[in-house]
Amino acid sequence: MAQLVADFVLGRLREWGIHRIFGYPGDGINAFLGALDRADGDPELIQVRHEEASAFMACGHAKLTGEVGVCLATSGPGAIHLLNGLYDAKLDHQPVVAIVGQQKRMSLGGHYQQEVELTSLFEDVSEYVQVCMEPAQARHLVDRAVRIALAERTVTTLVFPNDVQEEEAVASPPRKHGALFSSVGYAAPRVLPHQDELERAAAVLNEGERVAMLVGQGALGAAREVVEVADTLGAGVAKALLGRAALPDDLPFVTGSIGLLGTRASYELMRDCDTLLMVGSSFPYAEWLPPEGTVRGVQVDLDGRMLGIRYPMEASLVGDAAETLRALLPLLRRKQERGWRERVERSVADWWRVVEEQAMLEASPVNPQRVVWELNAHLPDGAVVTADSGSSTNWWARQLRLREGMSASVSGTLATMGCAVPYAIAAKLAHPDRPVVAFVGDGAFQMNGMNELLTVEKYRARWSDPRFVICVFVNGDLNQVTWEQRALAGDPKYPASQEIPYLPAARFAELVGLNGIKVERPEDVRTAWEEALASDRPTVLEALVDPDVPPLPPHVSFEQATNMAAALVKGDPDRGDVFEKSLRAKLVELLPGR
Ligand SMILES: Cc1ncc(C[n+]2csc(CCOP(=O)(O)OP(=O)(O)O)c2C)c(N)n1
Ligand SMILES: [Mg+2]
Repeated sequence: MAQLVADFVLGRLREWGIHRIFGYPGDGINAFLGALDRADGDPELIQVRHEEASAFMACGHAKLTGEVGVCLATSGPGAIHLLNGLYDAKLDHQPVVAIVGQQKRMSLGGHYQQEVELTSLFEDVSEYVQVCMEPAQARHLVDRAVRIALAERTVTTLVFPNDVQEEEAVASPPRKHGALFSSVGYAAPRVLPHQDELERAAAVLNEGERVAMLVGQGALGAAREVVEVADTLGAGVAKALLGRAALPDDLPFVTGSIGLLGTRASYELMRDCDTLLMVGSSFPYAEWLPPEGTVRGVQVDLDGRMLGIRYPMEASLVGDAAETLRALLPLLRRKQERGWRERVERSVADWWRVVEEQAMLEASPVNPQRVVWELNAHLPDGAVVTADSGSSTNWWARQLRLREGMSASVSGTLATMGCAVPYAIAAKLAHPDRPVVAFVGDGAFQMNGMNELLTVEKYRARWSDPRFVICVFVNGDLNQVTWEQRALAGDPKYPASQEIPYLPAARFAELVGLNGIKVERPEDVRTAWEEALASDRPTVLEALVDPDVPPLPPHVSFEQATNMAAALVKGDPDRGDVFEKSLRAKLVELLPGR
């Protein structure tokens, strides 16, 4: 049988090193399905429950492997379902290629069934979107889609009308006017700033007496260089959410996460520094950085577009984090005065004590912080920990202690619900020998996580290490937003929008063939983690947690405190509990000698 365009496209993706495609079928991609069958597992199709999950998985795959992620969906509704996951990839700068079907060329423009103007629909989310109108186009469209996704670390989309997919492939176009001859292969360049820019940056850093570093996902893989620069400058290092795994949390000068989900140590680092060195981060919340004009700034980013958009910088270096810091090091003078560094380390040590005390505070039924704190002692080497968007993102950001060799991810910029379980599945498929843990709120679990448990069940037999735990924080509430209503808007909790039905998550897990553990008492949390991580199959750990434990930022601003008080006065249904628990958490943090 002659090779079809669909077979050719899969072969070309294979040449690009793509061996896994996340997707869901439909007649808009019939020929691709036939071709996947003929491809005999290379590339393989990972079948999801909902196309959005396939886009999240492609994004998660990219985040956790550095490779391009690929998702596949049918025309019309399937393509539309991809969008949120693709925006997640776009906003977090991940290389993802989406392949979508379309109706036959002759029906387009005829208000045909499932006919959606896909080029316009994907225009905004994609750096590059093209319709393959002709078999000879397929080669350069695939080559460009993959290369642009990798080179720009972004999303590209290819639309294939189903009749084109079924035509005979043209591997090499006729040699005539208009034909293109593209090729496979991309190697990331070495990106380094010019020497005079490095010197300008070094001068600022050498003159500083209290240097703070803020690292993001651009610093993943640059741990050695970040540590050496921090040592030389006597600096403390805060981490943006996507840079959570850039440095382990057991280093004494690492202040942990920053911002609304951050630590008090990071808050103090930014409050008291005189110089800011930002590396590979576009952390958005400027109110958590020093006030404009109060400190001097240096920034390093691989993407020139991301420079100087959060804090005014005196030196803005376009460069790879590791390479640039290595080039900067010989120009930096070691700070002899170590008082600032010691102050940072004291603040970090103090913070970890606060975290433990906060986690052990009584709550009803279980303090969600304790669920994460107890995991720290049991988290296996090499673990991958993902978090959804919700109050558990706070605990993931603040309580979780990542060690060297671990990975972590969230939806950093889109902050979308629904990412944690698909990311975890993509992580496990890419690294079947590594333990994976996902933190998910009950709302996010009900939104899509529970459906993807079926995907876990479908693929778990191939995982050499069975450890895969989905920890569901059951609080009966869309809690993060409930607290945002209280703290940011000064409104009481609105039960009609916030309260959600109870789903017996552990029992549901058992129903689909997985292990389920339900925890209702604080003293059972530890054994629950032990059992979950010793299970011969993936586990849903259903923790009944207290919605009245505030996912409070380390430093509640006066305005937020006033708003919260206003909300409670206005008649928040949970006012008694909320007030008591906020106050207690705050006291633990503030009182000396506690
Ligand atoms: C797709 C999407 N819809 C809505 C939101 C707004 N949102 C952010 S967190 C959250 C609540 C999540 O609730 P749950 O998963 O139960 O976690 P909890 O905060 O209760 O721990 C909502 C509704 C969002 N970020 N993404
Ligand atoms: Mg919830």
